[in-house]
Amino acid sequence: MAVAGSGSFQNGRIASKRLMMLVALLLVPCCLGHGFRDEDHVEVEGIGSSCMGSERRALLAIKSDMYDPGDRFSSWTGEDCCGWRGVACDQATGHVTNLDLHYPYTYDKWDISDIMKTMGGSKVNPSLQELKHLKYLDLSMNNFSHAPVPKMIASLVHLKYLNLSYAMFDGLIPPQFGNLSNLHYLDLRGWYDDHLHVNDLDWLSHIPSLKYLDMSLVDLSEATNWLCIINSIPTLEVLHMKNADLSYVPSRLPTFNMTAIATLDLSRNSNIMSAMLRWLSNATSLENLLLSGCGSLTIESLQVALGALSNLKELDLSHNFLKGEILGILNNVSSRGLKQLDLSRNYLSGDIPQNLWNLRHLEYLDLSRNANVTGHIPAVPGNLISLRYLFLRRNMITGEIPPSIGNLTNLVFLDLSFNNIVGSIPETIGALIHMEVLYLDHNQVSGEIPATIGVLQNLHELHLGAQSFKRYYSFKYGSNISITRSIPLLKLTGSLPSSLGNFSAMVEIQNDTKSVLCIYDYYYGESILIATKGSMVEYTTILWLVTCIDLSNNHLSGEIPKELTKLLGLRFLNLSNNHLTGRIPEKMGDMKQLESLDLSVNSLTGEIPSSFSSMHFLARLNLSYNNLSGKIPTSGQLSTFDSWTYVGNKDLCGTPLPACPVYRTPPDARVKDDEQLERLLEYTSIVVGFVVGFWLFIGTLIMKQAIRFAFFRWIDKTSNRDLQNFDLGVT
Ligand SMILES: *[C@@H]1O[C@H](CO)[C@@H](O)[C@H](O)[C@H]1NC(C)=O
Ligand SMILES: *[C@@H]1O[C@H](CO)[C@@H](O)[C@H](O)[C@H]1NC(C)=O
Ligand SMILES: *[C@@H]1O[C@H](CO)[C@@H](O)[C@H](O)[C@H]1NC(C)=O
Ligand SMILES: *[C@@H]1O[C@H](CO)[C@@H](O)[C@H](O)[C@H]1NC(C)=O
Ligand SMILES: *[C@@H]1O[C@H](CO)[C@@H](O)[C@H](O)[C@H]1NC(C)=O
Ligand SMILES: *[C@@H]1O[C@H](CO)[C@@H](O)[C@H](O)[C@H]1NC(C)=O
Ligand SMILES: *[C@@H]1O[C@H](CO)[C@@H](O)[C@H](O)[C@H]1NC(C)=O
Ligand SMILES: *[C@@H]1O[C@H](CO)[C@@H](O)[C@H](O)[C@H]1NC(C)=O
Ligand SMILES: *[C@@H]1O[C@H](CO)[C@@H](O)[C@H](O)[C@H]1NC(C)=O
Ligand SMILES: *[C@@H]1O[C@H](CO)[C@@H](O)[C@H](O)[C@H]1NC(C)=O
Ligand SMILES: *[C@@H]1O[C@H](CO)[C@@H](O)[C@H](O)[C@H]1NC(C)=O
Ligand SMILES: CC(=O)N[C@H]1CO[C@H](CO)[C@@H](O)[C@@H]1O
Repeated sequence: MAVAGSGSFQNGRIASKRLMMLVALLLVPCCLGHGFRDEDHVEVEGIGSSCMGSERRALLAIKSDMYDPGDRFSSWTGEDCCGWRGVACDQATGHVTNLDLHYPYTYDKWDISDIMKTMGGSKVNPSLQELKHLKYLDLSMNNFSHAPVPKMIASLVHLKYLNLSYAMFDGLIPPQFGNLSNLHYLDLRGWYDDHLHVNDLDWLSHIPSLKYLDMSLVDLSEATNWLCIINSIPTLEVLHMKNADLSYVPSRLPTFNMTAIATLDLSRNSNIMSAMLRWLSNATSLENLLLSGCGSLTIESLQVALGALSNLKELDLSHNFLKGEILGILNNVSSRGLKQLDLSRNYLSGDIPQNLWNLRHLEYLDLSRNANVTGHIPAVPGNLISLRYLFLRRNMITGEIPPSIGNLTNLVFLDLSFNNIVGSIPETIGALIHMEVLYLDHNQVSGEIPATIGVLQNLHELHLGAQSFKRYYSFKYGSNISITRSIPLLKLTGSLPSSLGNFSAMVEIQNDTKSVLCIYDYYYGESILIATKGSMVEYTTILWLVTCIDLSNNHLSGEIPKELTKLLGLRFLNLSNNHLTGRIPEKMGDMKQLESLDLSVNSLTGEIPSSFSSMHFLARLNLSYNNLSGKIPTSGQLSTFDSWTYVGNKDLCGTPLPACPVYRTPPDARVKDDEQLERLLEYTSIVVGFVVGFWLFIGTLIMKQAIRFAFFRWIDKTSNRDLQNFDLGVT
């Protein structure tokens, strides 16, 4: 999911950048067309243009039919409608030329339908046709409640830009749209539960200067001549007809005529055949070709196309039943500038060829799930390589990870999981300083985690699970985030003893069991779910630094090291149900981001540090059942907690507990320094019966390098030691 998502997100990013440029260009010409000079500009801007009364009335009528949960139309007051948000006028004539009413939600969220559930319906008010001078109309992302696409839009003949995408219109796309002969951009992308369709596409050929067309998710099955139609629009630069039920193209293809085409997305149309690929060989201007899920392409046709398309930057041929040698494909790439190549989920075979690294500009390579891709990861020749994403998941790759992997210094995401990789993780991994996600699970990787991994400041996922561990959970909203650690069995060969299954049971979600899974969606960076025992807390702010640590219900002993308080980005900390002793670190209050802190059921002593009152986000606090003493600080958040927060500390007093006796004096507040990190590390290690490793779900972004170094050193140390004390029942 995450893997597949990343490619399209990239595309989305690129596309949206382009679109921003388009929009900027479209906004300017209103002025250019009318003898606009620089000195006029200054004046006109100062004065501001006021709009025609009739157009203002039309706009207000349009507004009255649009769903508005809040301040969407707050600027729509006063006479000067040209200054209203989303409205722009021709400076010379005063006519409204631009109307942008797209619903202002970012749409690349994980699940748009969930957002839309809360979105009330809108209608297109007939007054729209009064705005005869419109050049730019964007109604995307609204909920038009499955109403038919309004035919009257076809009368707005000056439109250059029309965007009705994701708008929950339904039914036939009116062929009258062919009257919009000035259109450059037409976005009619559907949505999953609408039934937009066409009877034919002949009307498109009346729009002579169309540059951008998106009819993805529109049912185009009736338009049997679709290829001839798009081929007759030589100005087309961008064409998206993804998942559009395109019909078979006839065996005799027209002469290739789309000389400007740069982006072509025909993914998920099962009738796209090899003949089409051969036809596309003449598309020398093509930069982005997306043919994922097209079904029956042959490697021969692909080779011909790859040989010819010398300007290709992005190629997506995933999910295509392609059969043949990887080497054959890579040999035929003629484009020097290829940046993204997705060949995942095919039947490709053979060793990963050394010439892979000849593709110097490659940033994204996905060869995962081909099952028969074999061989070693070829040695990486030098650091000229641009590769940022490398997915080799679920193949039959053998051998060790070459130390020269350290030459891939731009790598951000590396997925080698579900292969037969052996040996240890090379020290040189520390050279991959941009690395964010590393999957090595389901291999035979053994040995120590090299301490150099601590250098990877940006690493927030590290998957090292062994085969017998079922410790991965998928959630609708997010990706697995976990730093997992499997024991080096000194990693013993063969399968792991079944008693280790006890450990995997501990991490089930939604049962009242042990671990917390901290999940966030790292591509979209917006919504976060923290799953705790049985309850989910959702955060919607942008939180790259989300962290949570749950080491509750273990046998941790010793003091809470004061170094822990350096994790300033920590939001969730649960150390409850352990054997912790000593004082709560004085500086714990510095962890100002903490939203939930649970230190209950331990043997902590001393006072609650007064610094606690500066934890302004603290919404949940549990200090119950310790040996804490003294007066509960009264300021800040602390005053908001009930007595259950503090119960079971017989020497604790003050609101909300009974008042303190007057003679009480605070105990000695000195805190022992140093060696405490070792202790933290130590106490976390003694996990129920046996440390197989432990789960620490944390966004390491904020962890200070020194702490992480110590941390990983400690993991190696303690887990080895514990192992010696543990009878694995295997000889
Ligand atoms: C769209 O609006 C209608 C009301 O017109 C409402 O019943 C429906 O649930 C909304 N749909 C979505 C997906 O929000
Ligand atoms: C659009 O063109 C058709 C002919 O193709 C014509 O009959 C119609 O009146 C035009 N105008 C509109 C608004 O549909
Ligand atoms: C149309 O609107 C959608 C949603 O607002 C946006 O993602 C898309 O890029 C727009 N299309 C064009 C051609 O600008
Ligand atoms: C190719 O494009 C030209 C316009 O550039 C057009 O006149 C011609 O009909 C097109 N050919 C085909 C086969 O569509
Ligand atoms: C591709 O171009 C070549 C030469 O430019 C031409 O001979 C051939 O017919 C073209 N093929 C198609 C399918 O247009
Ligand atoms: C593809 O590469 C092979 C060598 O691997 C070569 O023999 C063949 O001619 C190439 N085909 C094309 C169409 O470039
Ligand atoms: C993949 O390899 C397996 C055995 O290694 C073999 O049985 C199978 O036919 C191969 N599949 C393809 C598509 O090459
Ligand atoms: C590539 O990696 C190898 C092995 O780690 C190393 O010896 C070599 O110096 C590296 N080359 C470059 C250019 O960094
Ligand atoms: C989590 O990991 C498991 C196992 O690797 C995988 O099946 C699942 O799809 C992952 N979930 C996400 C959201 O990536
Ligand atoms: C957790 O709950 C699921 C069903 O919701 C159940 O199948 C599973 O056995 C439970 N696990 C534990 C450890 O209780
Ligand atoms: C901390 O963990 C314990 C035991 O797993 C659990 O009962 C408690 O609810 C957790 N505290 C918070 C604040 O989630
Ligand atoms: C609590 C629990 O499930 N304990 C099991 C741990 O694993 C051993 C070996 O498989 C079992 O005998 C225990 O019952």
